Amino acid sequence: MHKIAEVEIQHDIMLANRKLAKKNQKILDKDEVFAVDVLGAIGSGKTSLIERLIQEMEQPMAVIAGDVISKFDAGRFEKYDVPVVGLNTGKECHLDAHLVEHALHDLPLADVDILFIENVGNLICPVDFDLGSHIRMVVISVSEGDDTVEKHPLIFKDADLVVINKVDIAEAVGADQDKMVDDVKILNPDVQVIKTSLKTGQGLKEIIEAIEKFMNE
Ligand SMILES: Nc1nc2c(ncn2[C@@H]2O[C@H](COP(=O)(O)OP(=O)(O)O)[C@@H](O)[C@H]2O)c(=O)[nH]1
Ligand SMILES: [Mg+2]
Repeated sequence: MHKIAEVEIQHDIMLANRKLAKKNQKILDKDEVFAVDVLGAIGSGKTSLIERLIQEMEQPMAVIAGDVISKFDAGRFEKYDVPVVGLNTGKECHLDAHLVEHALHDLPLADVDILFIENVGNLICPVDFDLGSHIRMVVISVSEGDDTVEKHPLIFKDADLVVINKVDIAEAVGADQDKMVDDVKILNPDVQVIKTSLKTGQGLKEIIEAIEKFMNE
């Protein structure tokens, strides 16, 4: 009995989140804003990648920086003179559509073409919470270990773009970067997987091209 009630509550939360995510996408589409949910492990390079994309891409951008308690990442983005909203989730390990809706109201969406939403760093909780973004970009790095993909299949099954970052240190940490690519392809055969190093700039151009392709679809 107790177990059934738990499932129903969970189901209601998911349903409510899905409805709000649809509402968010309508808000974004009204102003023709393309939103990228950036998910991935802690320290994999999500903030660094968004920083590089802000510098390299020409479209006007905005960022929502999700974090458990701090505003560090929001502070990193503010340097680039783009609109930024920091969202703290408290004890929650993921952003949800309701939090993002609040942030959307604080952004000048009419002046924005691309919105990056940096989710809370982990490969588990954000999976079930659609934010209303147009694509999900999952960023992992070789330093988490080359078994990361096998251990967290769900997030890769649902990804639109996968980035395997820090390939510059793959040898030093003993990670087989090609195995990581193959593991993603087993789970999600059609997804584009891009190997990057934000230290050398490897793969950055491919990411930009991939995002722009999605924007034009
Ligand atoms: N060697 C190397 N370090 C990187 C790379 N990308 C990010 N880092 C470093 O990894 C650390 C975590 O990066 P950050 O962007 O904060 O990760 P986040 O937690 O996913 O947002 C920082 O010290 C970055 O300088 C990379 O491609 N190669
Ligand atoms: Mg970050």
